[in-house]
Amino acid sequence: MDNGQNRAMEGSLILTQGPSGFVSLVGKPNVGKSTLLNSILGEKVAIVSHKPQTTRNRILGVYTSSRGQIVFLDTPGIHHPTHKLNEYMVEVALATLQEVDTIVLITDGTRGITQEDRLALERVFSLGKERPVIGVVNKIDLLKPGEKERRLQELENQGPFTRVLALSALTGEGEDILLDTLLSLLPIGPYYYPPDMITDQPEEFWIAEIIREKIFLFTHQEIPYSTAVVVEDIKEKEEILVVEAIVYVERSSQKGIIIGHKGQMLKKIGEAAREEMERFLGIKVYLNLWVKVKEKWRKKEGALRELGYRRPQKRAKG
Ligand SMILES: Nc1nc2c(ncn2[C@@H]2O[C@H](COP(=O)(O)OP(=O)(O)OP(=O)(O)O)[C@@H](O)[C@H]2O)c(=O)[nH]1
Ligand SMILES: [Mg+2]
Repeated sequence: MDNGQNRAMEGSLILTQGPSGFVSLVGKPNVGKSTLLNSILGEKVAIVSHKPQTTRNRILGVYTSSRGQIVFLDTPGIHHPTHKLNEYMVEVALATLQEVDTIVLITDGTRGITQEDRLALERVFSLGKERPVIGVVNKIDLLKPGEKERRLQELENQGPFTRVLALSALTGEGEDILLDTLLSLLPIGPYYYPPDMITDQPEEFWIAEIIREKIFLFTHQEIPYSTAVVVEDIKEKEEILVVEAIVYVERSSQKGIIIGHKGQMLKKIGEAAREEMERFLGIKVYLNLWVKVKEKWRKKEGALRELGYRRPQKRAKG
């Protein structure tokens, strides 16, 4: 390695030091944290849905430009947990507050400050103390004239923010100001990741997440929340990616719903997931989906670990 010195690669000079550091994207569920990460990176690194509590893990996304490197940590929405899976999710989100250089606290501009926002704000200012906190009013594309200013003022009144700003993660409006602000706050130092790296997620995890996203899209009530997806095997055979994945539910009645009448629901989920994988991976995909019951897995520590929900490690920085 180059100890953070500039290095020449394929004839062009690529900076490997400058403003660089870790930034956590936090807030209550459904405010647009994952949408914002994807929009900044120009890649779908995190799944997104119109339902709350979509993200369950810490998702790392690396933004590198000629001006610096920002390592974003997308997190599950902060909420009052009702069982072990939710406890795990909140723990993951809160752990990032003590690992990062700067915190971005996101709110939904169409809603105003709610009880759950207050919970997130309280945690951010107590656990993340001494770190700069940027407050974001998201979804400004949906706001009426004048509403943006009101929401910004309302957010600013909630705590000692370094700065508050408004943006739309859907249209990208205002994101450049967030990036400029973050780059101005981050310390100067060597980059943590190679400039061409976007995420550290293994392919199996990303594929399982895409399947879970389609379950969030097509199923209702408790079904998406009772579901976990594990990719068991990926093989490339004659330019086709063959994926074997298991959809876990908590009860046999849920298995029937996920499979649907004559298998229609599972087919719909599988087709949508496969099409997206093919588009992103640029290879033909054969997706084999199985549904299994793991009784009350959301309430059992051992089952959570088996399904890949492992307690956060102490430090994000390597
Ligand atoms: N109109 C509009 N919709 C947005 C914007 N940002 C996010 N959304 C929508 O808000 C919903 C939630 O987005 P996510 O990115 O999944 O939100 P999240 O904060 O990651 O949610 P959790 O993972 O559940 O905590 C989705 O339907 C997005 O399309 C925005 O700027 N404008
Ligand atoms: Mg999310």
